Amino acid sequence: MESKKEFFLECYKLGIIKFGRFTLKSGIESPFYVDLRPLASDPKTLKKLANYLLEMLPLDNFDIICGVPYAALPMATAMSLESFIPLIIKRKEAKAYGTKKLIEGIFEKGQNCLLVEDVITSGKSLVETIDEVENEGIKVSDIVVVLDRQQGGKEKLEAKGYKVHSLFNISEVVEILREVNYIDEDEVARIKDFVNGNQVIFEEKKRLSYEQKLETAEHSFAKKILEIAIEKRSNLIASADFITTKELLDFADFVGPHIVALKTHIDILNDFDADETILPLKDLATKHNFLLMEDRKFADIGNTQELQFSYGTYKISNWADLVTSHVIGGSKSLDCFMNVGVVAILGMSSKGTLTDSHYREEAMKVIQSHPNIIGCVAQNEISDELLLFTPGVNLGETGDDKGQQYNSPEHVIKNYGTDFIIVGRGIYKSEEPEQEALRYKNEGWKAYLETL
Ligand code: 5BU
Repeated sequence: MESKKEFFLECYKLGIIKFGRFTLKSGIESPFYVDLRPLASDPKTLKKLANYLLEMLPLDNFDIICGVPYAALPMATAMSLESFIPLIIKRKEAKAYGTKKLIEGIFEKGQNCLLVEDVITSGKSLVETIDEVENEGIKVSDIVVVLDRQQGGKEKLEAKGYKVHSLFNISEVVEILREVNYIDEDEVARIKDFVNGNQVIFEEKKRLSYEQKLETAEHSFAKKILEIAIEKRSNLIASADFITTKELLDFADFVGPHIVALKTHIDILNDFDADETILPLKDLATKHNFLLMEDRKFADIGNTQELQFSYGTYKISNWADLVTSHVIGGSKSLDCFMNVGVVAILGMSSKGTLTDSHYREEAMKVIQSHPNIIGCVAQNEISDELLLFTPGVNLGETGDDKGQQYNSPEHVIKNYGTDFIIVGRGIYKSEEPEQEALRYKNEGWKAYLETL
């Protein structure tokens, strides 16, 4: 069997813990948020989880097994299937009709029941469940939980004489995530603070205004995009991921009034033609005053990048105002990008990206020292001298089935200090792209004003 650490990382990849700033049911602000429900959607992981939980327990002690509704129900069911200990089901509310039973299934008074819970925080909901189960004449001696948030729940129940077995606690989980660079030292410190009972002070991030950034901006394209933002009261970049020129141009015309830049993947067009695609696109950019950002994500040696930038079918250097580039080829590889603003890829939005904190630290050294770079694509805060572009922004979805992960405009602008949000499907897949662009523009601008 894999190690507990490997198993945790497998669970983590299902999105069970999020870091940032969250308001809990109690009103307390927490630096992390746990939701184990995704585990039930991955049968292999759920089965393994059931076995990990069972391994910790004196199984001979239990006649029946019961999950605290609802999140722990699939876990309890899986444990029952793996151990052949019969399952009972506790309702959240007693049925209003018929039997009015609170506990369903076959059991006898005096039987000993193992309680299963997903996450233990203060222990309040567990205490309620225990009372209800015990009221039916069932005995409870042991509780098994997947994750202990270390906020007193375990101690509270142990003080009442129950044995609490937990598979993971938040401190060890944070340690595992730090080891693999999924979270940085700041986050670790904040979580430790929180676990130690201190109220976490989330710095109210004050940002520089676009006007202030404009005063110190040196690169002509950094100045341009900031000027457009101020003039249009917009921080929205629309990603136009179309495969036909007609769709691309129609879209650019619709959303043009609301955006600071149109981001393209020019190589996905089926019918690219310099005259039919680029000339009208440039006209639209002039008409609506937006920049053209080609999301080419260069990632080669300098000589090849130079060729890719200026030659071939797309001749990007002829028309793009901004281009994205990895910095993986080292500083010299970026020298070729003349007369264009480079937006360097520091961190990606997709699940499992290799742009961990170690990579980002090294990449930042290249980025800060290169004059062609005006900013970064990233999912975290960066220094004020650079512009921050954040994709993975969507108001309706949390991700797609190909690894994309989304946040709201407000989340990225307030938590990362994002200067420009990049929105693709959130706009171009909607019924009314123009209205939707306006909605993202307004959300983005409102969040920006609120952080000033
Ligand atoms: P979406 O439809 O909003 O998911 O599109 C996002 C766009 O941003 C898409 O063109 C991606 O290629 C691009 N992108 C991204 O999503 N995440 C990243 O980390 C980088 C680019 Br870099």
